[in-house]
Amino acid sequence: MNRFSLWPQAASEQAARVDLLFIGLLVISGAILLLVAGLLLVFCLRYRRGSSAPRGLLPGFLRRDVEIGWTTGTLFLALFLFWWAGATQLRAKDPPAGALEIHVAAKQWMWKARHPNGAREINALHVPRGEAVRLVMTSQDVIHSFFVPAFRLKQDVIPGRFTEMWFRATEPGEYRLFCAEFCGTDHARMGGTVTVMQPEDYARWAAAQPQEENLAEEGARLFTALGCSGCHAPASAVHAPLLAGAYGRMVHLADGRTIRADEAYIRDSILQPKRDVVAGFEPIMPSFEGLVDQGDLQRLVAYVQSLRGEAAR
Ligand code: HEC
Ligand SMILES: [Cu+2]
Repeated sequence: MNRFSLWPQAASEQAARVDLLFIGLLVISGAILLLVAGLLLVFCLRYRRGSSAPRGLLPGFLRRDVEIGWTTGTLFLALFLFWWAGATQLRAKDPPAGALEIHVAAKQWMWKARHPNGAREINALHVPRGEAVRLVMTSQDVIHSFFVPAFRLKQDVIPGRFTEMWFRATEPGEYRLFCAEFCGTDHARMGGTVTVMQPEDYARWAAAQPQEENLAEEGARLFTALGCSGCHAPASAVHAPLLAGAYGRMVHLADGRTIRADEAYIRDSILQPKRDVVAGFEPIMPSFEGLVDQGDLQRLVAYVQSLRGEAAR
């Protein structure tokens, strides 16, 4: 869009809400400005030197009730604005159930996206119109910030953490994507295009993308990236169980129980390692609660499952 316009394009539900908030704030502060400036002018004229306006004490109710009135009035106005703005912002953090989950990884200097069916793209993001899309984002190096002005959405993307935001795009079209956190030499060029498509076009697009690595292969990379292999690799100096063949076997726990190492057990081992401690090992494994999201858990579990075939030693 080359047409000059003071108002940025609005292409999501959130954009409509933010714009409404902006207009609301503008109108309210404009009205207050006019009121104060108007009164100022009136008083300047009325009480100018030499005018005969009365200058004695005001009647009591004016001194007290009006004071109380405008103080509480502005207090509630400020609280209302706080609630309005806060609710608008918080909405972007709270996705509806069943939102399409797209993983975004930022690195110097590109945005990488991964769709639920495995389709990948770089510096581009295709999304269906009218559907809730949830972005689960992390950075592979420094802090970046995912910014789509037409959606009125901006969220920092932080190494070692997952941040989220969601939106529902309303207008098919192409919109600019920026990095809004200075992240090094090519920060200014770290961006791309968000393409909003009709749902059926999106489905066709996603199906046509080359399928890449499966979950287990990704899990294997996470296993190294998260430091699991530092303890669990055969060559590790740390006394930790080898995970080859771990899936499906019966595990003796330190407290005497025996349980089957199913998917839930592996998930729990990662999130709450102190709960089921394997007999013969120290409970030194840190919890990965908050460090891995649901997708990563799936990948890690898929990886441990894939080790089934390898002989346990
Ligand atoms: C600091 C070393 C350490 C790190 C890092 C670590 N673990 Fe562990 N892990 C252990 C030890 C020790 C045990 C056995 C004691 C226990 O159950 O807590 C264990 C147990 C497990 C078990 C149960 C094994 C069995 O034989 O039943 C699984 C599954 C597991 N870890 C997966 C992982 C994954 C996945 C990661 C990375 C996200 C990870 N671990 C990171 C030390 C570690
Ligand atoms: Cu950046």
